Amino acid sequence: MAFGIFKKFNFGLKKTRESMSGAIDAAISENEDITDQLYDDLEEILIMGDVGMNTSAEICERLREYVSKHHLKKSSQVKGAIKEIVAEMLEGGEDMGLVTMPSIILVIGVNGVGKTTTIGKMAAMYKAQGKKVILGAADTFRAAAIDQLEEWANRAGVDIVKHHEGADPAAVVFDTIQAGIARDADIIICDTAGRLHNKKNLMDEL
Ligand SMILES: Nc1nc2c(ncn2[C@@H]2O[C@H](COP(=O)(O)OP(=O)(O)O)[C@@H](O)[C@H]2O)c(=O)[nH]1
Ligand SMILES: [Mg+2]
Repeated sequence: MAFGIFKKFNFGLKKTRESMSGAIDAAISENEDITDQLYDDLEEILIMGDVGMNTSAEICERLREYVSKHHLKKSSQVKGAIKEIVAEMLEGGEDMGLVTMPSIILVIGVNGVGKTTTIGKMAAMYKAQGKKVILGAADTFRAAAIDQLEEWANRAGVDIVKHHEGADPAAVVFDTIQAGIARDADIIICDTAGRLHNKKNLMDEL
């Protein structure tokens, strides 16, 4: 069962991976030498692959430095370089700066980007650090969303506050914060129903 889900997800990502990887291969074979055109093509491919404007520009900037530092000449050497650069950029990461007691994290994003899964992992990570974590199931859109978060709470061994399907998400967040304060939680993490960050009315609702 779990394997089936994994396969399905892997298949889902395969399209993005293949289209981006395929496009990079095509750009490389079109430009044998490393030219400005190649950098432009690569930046466009990254942006089209949802990497984001700033990150795409940074990857290309770092690629230029890498190419000059390693005296690369042929475009075929570029793919390995991009892999190294991206891996380096993903290392480390900033501290969340959780200084208040309790700290409240509201997780927002488009459907299916991994909000609930990330909350589960964060809960386990903070718990392992000896912190008291409480989760709020403010994605009340589907009953399954509440069950999913509950499963993650059970796995991490942390408390969860939930209402029924269709309940007011703000009320769930409110209750979670109340419970967090009452139970001396260090970190409160609230799940939300997927929404586009540029839909103003939906964001204001939060
Ligand atoms: N490979 C991979 N899959 C993930 C990751 N995070 C979430 N998923 C999968 O993506 C799908 C959607 O995740 P979910 O947490 O429900 O997204 P949500 O709608 O934002 O809450 C699920 O099938 C997860 O198992 C990740 O970091 N890596
Ligand atoms: Mg979710």
